[in-house]
Amino acid sequence: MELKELLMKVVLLGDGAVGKTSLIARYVVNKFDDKYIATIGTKVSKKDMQLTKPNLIINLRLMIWDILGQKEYAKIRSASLSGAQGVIAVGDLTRPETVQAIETFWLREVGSAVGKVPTILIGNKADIADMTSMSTTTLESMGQKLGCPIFFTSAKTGENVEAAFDALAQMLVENVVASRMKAEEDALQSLAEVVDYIIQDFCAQYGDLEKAMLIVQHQFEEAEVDIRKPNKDAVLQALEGLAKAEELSLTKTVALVNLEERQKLVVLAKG
Ligand code: G3D
Ligand code: MG
Repeated sequence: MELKELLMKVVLLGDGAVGKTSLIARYVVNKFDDKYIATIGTKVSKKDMQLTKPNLIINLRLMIWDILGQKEYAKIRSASLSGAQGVIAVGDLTRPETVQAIETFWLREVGSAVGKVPTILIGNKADIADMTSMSTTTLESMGQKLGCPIFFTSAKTGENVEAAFDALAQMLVENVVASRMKAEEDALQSLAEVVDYIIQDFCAQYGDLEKAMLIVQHQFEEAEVDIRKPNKDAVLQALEGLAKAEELSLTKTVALVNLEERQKLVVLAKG
């Protein structure tokens, strides 16, 4: 298991009064303040979460940026957008024009400021909206067209708020997991390098270098491994022989653990 600490910047965007600040308040402290004071400037909230992936635990700290919704404040906004790794674009389902603005205004601004980053679309105020209205279908087709997940939320009741933020967090982490897998792939060694490592490792664990080398030589001959041009099947067979020797010199368990690790290296080796 590997542990990874991640800090990621997420920005909420959308027209004024669509509910950005209320959504953050709901997600971060899980309460809705009806007497919320209008946002003046940029506020950053943080939310910690833990995500588990195969062989990987990720401690993720989201830095959630709440930006002024007034379209006039373009300079403050582009400064706040810089470095954003994820975007939540919000529209108010009771005001169709604010849903439209997600595509025609907000995501364009994101595109020119930070390029393509993981993005989700939110239709907020589901508690008072007519869910059969134009706004919902507009958002649905926008999501399909742009390839972004959509959520209908209510900052007032809390409906779907956590699901929306969590979905974005998963998207952010997927990028990290993908690049980690790529790094692992790049680290793959050629079969000759793997054989070199295994011989070295066997000798080190065996203790007596001279004797260890004799065993290696014997097992490699038995399995007909050509050291200059090894092939995987022959090497895998030689590993069985090395494991038998280790069962005697070390313990059965250690021999088995070594065998499995070496088999994996050989199977994964390039060439
Ligand atoms: P903004 O940050 O996008 O500008 P706010 O929006 O979070 O300040 O919310 C604007 C108004 O909408 C606020 O009302 C807030 O209470 C209300 N609101 C936000 N989300 C919801 C929701 O999901 N359902 C309902 N019914 N109202 C919501 P006031 O009256 O305080 O200005
Ligand atoms: Mg606000």
